[in-house]
Amino acid sequence: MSTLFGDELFASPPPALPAGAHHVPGWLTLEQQRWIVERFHEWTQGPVPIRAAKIRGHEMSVRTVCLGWHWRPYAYSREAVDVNGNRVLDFPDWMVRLGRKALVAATGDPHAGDDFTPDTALVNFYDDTAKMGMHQDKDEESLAPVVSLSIGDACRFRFGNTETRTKPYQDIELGSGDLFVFGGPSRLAYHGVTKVHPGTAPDGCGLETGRINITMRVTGLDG
Ligand SMILES: O=C(O)CCC(=O)C(=O)O
Repeated sequence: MSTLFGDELFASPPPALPAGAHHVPGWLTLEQQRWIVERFHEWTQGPVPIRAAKIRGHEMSVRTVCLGWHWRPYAYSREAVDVNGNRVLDFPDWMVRLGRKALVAATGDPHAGDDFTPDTALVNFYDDTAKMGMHQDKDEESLAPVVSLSIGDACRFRFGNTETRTKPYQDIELGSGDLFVFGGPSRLAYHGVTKVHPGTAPDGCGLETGRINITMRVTGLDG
């Protein structure tokens, strides 16, 4: 009896995510992950090198390189005025297509990606100890969904509510290849990364150590 009906059969399912939030584990294949990691190494070479943004004078533990628009706290510009003044790389067409497919996969709605044209991506690199505090993505003028892709070491991703940095929130393990989308009523939910799990990157994902996270967004800006 105890082996036939192991305790795992009675484990409670994870709580549902708030409306507008979706998690698709293992959405990217290992081959796709490796290809994106190769692009990541190209992006970090410039014209704007990867860097730790400063928030109120303190460097973030996460390092970021941007595509399309350069993000600095709390503004977007085409030139990386807080780094070297160079214009950031164009937003790649393949990533627009990937973002649209991601919305379809996350929502199950075949038209979910029809009007989605992301024009910026924040590409974050986390080493073993990097974290990201609870924050809202609200420097964009558009409320189009945020599409997030993870590669490499797994992490504990905290996804909360739109009112406060504190509870209620859920801790979700984001693994290599996972897709996470937050839009609609969850678009301005506070979220952050409280821990990276070193040594959990799967063989073949292209990263030996650390974690890459890409968030595609629509800035709603012109120019
Ligand atoms: O690394 C993650 O999964 C989240 C990244 C994030 O919150 C951000 O770039 O604003």
